[in-house]
Amino acid sequence: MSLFSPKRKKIYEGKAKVLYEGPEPGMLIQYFKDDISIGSEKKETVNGKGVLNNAISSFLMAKLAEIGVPTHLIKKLNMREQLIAQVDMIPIEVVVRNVVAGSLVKRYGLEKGKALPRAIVEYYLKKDELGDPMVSEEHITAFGIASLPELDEIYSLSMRINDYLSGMFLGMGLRLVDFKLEFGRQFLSEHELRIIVADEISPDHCRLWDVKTNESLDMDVWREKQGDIMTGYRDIAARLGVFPDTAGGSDGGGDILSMSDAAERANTKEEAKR
Ligand code: AIR
Ligand code: ASP
Repeated sequence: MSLFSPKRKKIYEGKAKVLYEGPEPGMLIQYFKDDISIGSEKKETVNGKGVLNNAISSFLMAKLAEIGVPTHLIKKLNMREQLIAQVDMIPIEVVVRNVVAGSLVKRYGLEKGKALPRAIVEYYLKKDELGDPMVSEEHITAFGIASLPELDEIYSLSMRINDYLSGMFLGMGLRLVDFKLEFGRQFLSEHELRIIVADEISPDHCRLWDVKTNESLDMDVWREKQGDIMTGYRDIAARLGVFPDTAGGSDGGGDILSMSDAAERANTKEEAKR
């Protein structure tokens, strides 16, 4: 099957992304939508968000690969799509926290903005209808969601990712307050598998604050109705140096971001030829 078949098969549609059949077995195409939501409620469309998340997530995953953290990213194909490795997703959301915010404030009454004495790793079951309940290692292993060795690997990868990304963002004047990761099992052969980072690492799933002003540049801007979410996302992309075409603009990249699917597919075709 051609990568660009207009009738390529949709494998899965999530809230913010769509997965299509890839050009070869073991590969998928991950498409970033503009949809934004909290759990299963408050759904909106933010023009151009998917383009920025694709750029940011591709960049961050490529950086992780450089330090030896395996991810599902094979390559960024175009504005909204990545070629990724197909994995068996582990239905757990892994949250790493460095600073008190969000549900840590709500659940434990802690003061927002306080740096934690050590990073905390939490696990949540991916089940929207139950509001993604928090689970312990014991739940995860007893329910047969992942084995203890797999959880150990997930924990150590999460800590490494946190150390690396925290340092990288700090160098750009951003504080990585917390973030969410998802992992999958990649089969290397019939009997050999490894745990790799999947899904996306983007401001939809991170809290990033400006070091000097403590201003949020992430999805909280939308969650808390603080203003235009794209301003922060563009700022993050600009600091990472991944999206110069729209980084300076105030119009969200206008025409590039509303590029039609057909044009995008043509674009993919061009890029793939190189
Ligand atoms: N997160 C968790 N589930 C979905 C998302 N996006 C991310 C949030 C935040 C971190 O996990 O974006 O960066 C912790 O979220 P909370 O709400 O538990 O404080
Ligand atoms: N990114 C997920 C999706 O595409 C949503 C989530 O992380 O909650 O459905």
